[in-house]
Amino acid sequence: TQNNAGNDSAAHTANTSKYLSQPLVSHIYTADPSAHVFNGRIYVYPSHDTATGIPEDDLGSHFDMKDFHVLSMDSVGGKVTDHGVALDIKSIPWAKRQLWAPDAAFANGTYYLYFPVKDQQDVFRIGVATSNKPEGPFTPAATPIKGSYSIDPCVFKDDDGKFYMYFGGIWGGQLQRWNSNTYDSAKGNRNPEELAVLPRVAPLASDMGSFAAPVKELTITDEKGNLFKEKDNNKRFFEASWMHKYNGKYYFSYSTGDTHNLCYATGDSPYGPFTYKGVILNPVEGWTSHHSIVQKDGKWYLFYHDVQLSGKTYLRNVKVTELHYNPDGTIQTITAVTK
Ligand code: FUB
Repeated sequence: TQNNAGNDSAAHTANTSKYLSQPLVSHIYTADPSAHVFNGRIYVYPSHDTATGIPEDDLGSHFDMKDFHVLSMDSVGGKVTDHGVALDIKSIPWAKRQLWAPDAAFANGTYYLYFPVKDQQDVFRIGVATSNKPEGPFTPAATPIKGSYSIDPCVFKDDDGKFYMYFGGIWGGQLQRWNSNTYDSAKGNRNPEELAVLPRVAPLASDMGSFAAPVKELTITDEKGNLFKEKDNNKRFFEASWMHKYNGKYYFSYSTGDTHNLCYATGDSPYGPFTYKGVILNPVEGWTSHHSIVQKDGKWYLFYHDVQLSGKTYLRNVKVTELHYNPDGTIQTITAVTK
């Protein structure tokens, strides 16, 4: 348990959207925070970064995570509890290495933890684990979700009770190797003039451990309806899918990876199409950016990470700050500062 009430220190000035937030916890390194409100409490499902000595490369091999811890708090700014190890890679029968960004959902009286990890062939798949408590411990299923691939699952519950999984990440996340849901290890990164790789979506079946329909691409275009090319790398999808709904609109947000923006696109259905709208969070310290958006007690919050504690791109710390909408539904861009 960690008492760290120092987040969102309100050191921002109205209208500037410059926020100075402190790490939610500092006794472990955490990243990729997926936040949910369960039973009136905020639960954060982050990656657990550790230094295992794997050298840095373009595939992200240095992100060599081995377990998950779940964090929780009554409210933003309140005491943060670390519930300890919720799932260990050793207990996942099919997993080989690199436990990356997770998400969670509640259905059927059960909490589900979704996670990407490389299988014995070094191909990223998405697994599921269950618990009767939001903080775990979680028991993994014997095999990955059939038809799943790549990284960064986000599980979204729509108002009609249906669940959808959004996922994918290019480069080290291997999404460029998947075309028409078929794997080709020889497929490299796209050239600048090629259309950018699109994120994926699939509806979850009522068992929450399988897809109810084949995986589809999620269309994201500019305001004129044009798909982005790979060279539009300050706007095109890279990784870190998140879906939320605001005033009846679907907001799909994601990271642009090598240009480090967290941006968003809106649409009228969980399957899109989505129209690019702008940047939510300007680049933070560190190479990666990954987030979640959640409402609690009438306010909207952005959970995100940077590398304030370590200065190292693979040893990150999760943070939270308030998110504001304009009257027309657009999101005010946040610049997160560390000093
Ligand atoms: O934490 C490992 C990877 O880094 C995540 O899966 C990506 O979204 C990036 O944050």
